[in-house]
Amino acid sequence: MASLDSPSLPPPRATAVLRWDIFCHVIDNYGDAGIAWRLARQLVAEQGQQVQLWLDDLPVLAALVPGVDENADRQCIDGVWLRQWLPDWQPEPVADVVVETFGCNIPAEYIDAMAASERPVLWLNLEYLSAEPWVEGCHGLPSKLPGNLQKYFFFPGFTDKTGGLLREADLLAQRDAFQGSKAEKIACLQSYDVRPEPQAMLISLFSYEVPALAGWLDDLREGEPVCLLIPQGRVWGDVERWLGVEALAVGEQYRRGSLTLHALPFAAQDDYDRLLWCCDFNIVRGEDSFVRAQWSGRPFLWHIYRQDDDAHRVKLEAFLALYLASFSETCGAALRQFWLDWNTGAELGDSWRTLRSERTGLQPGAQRWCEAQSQHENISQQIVTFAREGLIIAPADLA
Ligand code: TRH
Repeated sequence: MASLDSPSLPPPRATAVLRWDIFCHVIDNYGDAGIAWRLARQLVAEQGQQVQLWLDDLPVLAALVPGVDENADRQCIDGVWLRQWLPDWQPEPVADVVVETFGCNIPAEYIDAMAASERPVLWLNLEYLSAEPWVEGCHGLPSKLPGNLQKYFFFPGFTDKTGGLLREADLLAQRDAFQGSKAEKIACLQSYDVRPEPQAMLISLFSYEVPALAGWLDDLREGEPVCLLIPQGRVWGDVERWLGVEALAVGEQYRRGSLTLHALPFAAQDDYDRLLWCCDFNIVRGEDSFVRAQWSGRPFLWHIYRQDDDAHRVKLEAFLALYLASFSETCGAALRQFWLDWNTGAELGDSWRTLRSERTGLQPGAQRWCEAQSQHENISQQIVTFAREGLIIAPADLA
């Protein structure tokens, strides 16, 4: 990253409606599209902005959002103009704010048009989420580019000095209403044909491949009743091997000792939230489900996205350093060990049993963390403020 003096920003201009172009390149899985979509939807619904989302893999978004037509060049969903980002870029008017998600390369022709624009254009890169301390120092910094163009780094994060987290304004109220209603929970579970024994611990499992999963499932088979809900995805292969079945099918259920497993469909994003709200413990991954698990107010395990140079280990530790402060020492130590074992492919039995012995402290700790995080402004609020402030700075002011 080039760098950079942090300019002192003038006060925001009036509450103008800005036009936004958000670009998203799907690298793999669902997180890139899921995050770009949430941001776009919140900018429209909660900030009254005009948003186009340019996506180069509509089928991925179609898996998350009902009603998306995988082939349409242009469609409006929940007020967001969804555009196919095709390799052959056709000239388009430049927006007021241009967001490239996760360093995706926006089309060269579009950058030329930004450089030639007579109106000011603000160019932001929305970065990956990390709890590492350096993020605070880099959030909001400009990067110098040739010519008049300027790009700013917008970092999500967990402290006041970062851009915050994606959270819909009414999310926690909706969650509270849901979690306060036994009927809602039963209806949600029944929609997947799940009818757990009353005393069973409910766990959702959405992770990458897990080498030691078989040992953990062996353990669950022997212990107190557990109902394991497994949306279709990459972990299914490990589950199939353990069950000794060739291929799981959505809707199937298996009983092994005190463990009941349910092969769930991959749900729409909003339905997946409710599934997380139902469970006593959630296993999540990547970036977006990781954040949603935090908003569920329930304890969870994060299967972090692997990076070649082991950078994910640093990210994991950085998050644990913040998160575990909401738990008692013994509870935090138990969580930490289970997270580390899961993420390093170690055997899971011992750390799981220790974690279960700490279970009375898990839920209050998860709630404390969620409550504290909800005090920060969310990304859509912060990015709009940032854009309004940025747009009245002339490039010369930044020299
Ligand atoms: O799918 P992920 O692993 O996605 C990403 C990408 O791999 C990306 O390249 C990487 O940079 C990033 O992780 C860190 O995990 P994530 O981020 O949790 O995204 C999953 C999305 O799928 C999230 O929006 C929730 C959604 N989802 C549903 O909508 N329904 C479901 O049933 C499930 C299980 C998930």
